[in-house]
Amino acid sequence: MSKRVEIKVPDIGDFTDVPVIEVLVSAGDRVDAEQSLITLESDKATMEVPSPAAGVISELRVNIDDTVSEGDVLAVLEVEEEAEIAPEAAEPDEPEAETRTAPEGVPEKPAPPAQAPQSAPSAGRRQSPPLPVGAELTMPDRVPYASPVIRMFARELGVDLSQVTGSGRNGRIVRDDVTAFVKTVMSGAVAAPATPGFEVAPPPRVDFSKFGEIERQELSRIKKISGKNLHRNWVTIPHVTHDDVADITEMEALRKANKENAEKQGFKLTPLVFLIKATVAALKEFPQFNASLDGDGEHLVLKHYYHIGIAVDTPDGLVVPVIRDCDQKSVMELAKELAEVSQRARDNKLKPSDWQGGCFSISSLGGIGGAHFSPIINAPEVAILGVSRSKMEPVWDGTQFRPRLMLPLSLSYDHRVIDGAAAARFTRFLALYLENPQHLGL
Ligand code: CAO
Repeated sequence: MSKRVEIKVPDIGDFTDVPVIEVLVSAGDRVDAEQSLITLESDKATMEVPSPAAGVISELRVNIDDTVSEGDVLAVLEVEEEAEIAPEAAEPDEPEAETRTAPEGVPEKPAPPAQAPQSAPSAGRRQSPPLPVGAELTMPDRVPYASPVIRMFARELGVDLSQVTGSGRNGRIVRDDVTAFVKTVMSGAVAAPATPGFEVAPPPRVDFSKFGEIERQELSRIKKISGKNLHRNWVTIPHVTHDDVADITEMEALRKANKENAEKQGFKLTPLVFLIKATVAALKEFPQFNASLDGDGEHLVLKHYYHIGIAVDTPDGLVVPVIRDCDQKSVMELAKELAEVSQRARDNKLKPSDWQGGCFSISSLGGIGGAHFSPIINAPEVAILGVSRSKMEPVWDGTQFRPRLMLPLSLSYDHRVIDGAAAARFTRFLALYLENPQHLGL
């Protein structure tokens, strides 16, 4: 045998016509004792009406946006005869239809759970609700505005409600807002909640068509992949960029003297290959630059090979193929291989092995222009060299200014692994090496 228990709107103070803002169950649902069934919202607070006992909801008498006042029946619960019903739910005058109401009063200020409810218990009123009225009272614009059940839901998912925008009445956060937020974070469109103080506001969503004609273009596959990697590297590696300048006047003379020879063989001899040779020498001199931070964050993996990644600008975006064993190749061999690999990159014909195993990368914008820039480290490498366009400058030699061809170098390094002094020494070494081209050999 089962009993019918009417669940009524409790004493809600002076409020009438209070909107139902959440219906958390459906007719036919089996519910537990104390499970939240319906949420009401007055101008001042939200209040949940819990179930007085375990049972089945046989009738639901309200819908979202209905308005109710004290005593209105919200739902009917079928309770097993032997089931324990919260004593305050009993309605002595109506033995066949017991009444369950929530605690009295909707306080204007949040009351600590231990003190609520503050009014004396009476028939039809709960004495110790799991979520006392007002205990979870939240006011818009101060703290996240959400019902206790949504708070509990958010807690279970580890969602910080202060980051969620409410779509309900007065900006109230509803269940769909929390799930939408989780989906957005999982899709990577918004960064996961950060350590307090490091939160980043979501990017502004602007309807640009309001200001003029627009078109929407999908990012290339390369840009989608490299964008994620660049973003990760930029935000997870403490970058510092050290700028220097090398006098490549003699080196340029050497390059020009051999340029034609290279062209006859079908490739160009550009300053970049001299830089690859100089970089290998610098990596040998400063091994911590030819290293990766181990996963435990406490060890360096030092490499005894010299594979250099070269950033190549392609119509579909930036790729970084790797030239292997640069220590074992001459300037001319490197020039030939650079021409071949950068052409394959532009033709979209690189294989996965072409971009694996790099030790250190070089990004040269010298063929285009610019004075200095900050390249982003290509993890798991710990440094990258940015090269800008050389230009003739007057350089003081102690007695006079002389025209010298100066090449800007920008070294970005991972400050967890490399100190500023080491970066300055590395870059100086590079510059001196380029200034003395007899080391380079062709
Ligand atoms: N100063 C002055 N001139 C330079 C120079 C420099 N630092 N570097 C190259 N040049 C000259 C070359 O000598 C060549 O001139 P000539 O034909 O008269 O010899 C011309 O500029 C064009 O060079 P290049 O760019 O074709 O060749 P490269 O070897 O310097 O570079 C490559 C090859 C593949 C790296 C380049 O084509 C490229 O894609 N660069 C862009 C890399 C990039 O996008 N980096 C940014 C990454 S961060 O977003």
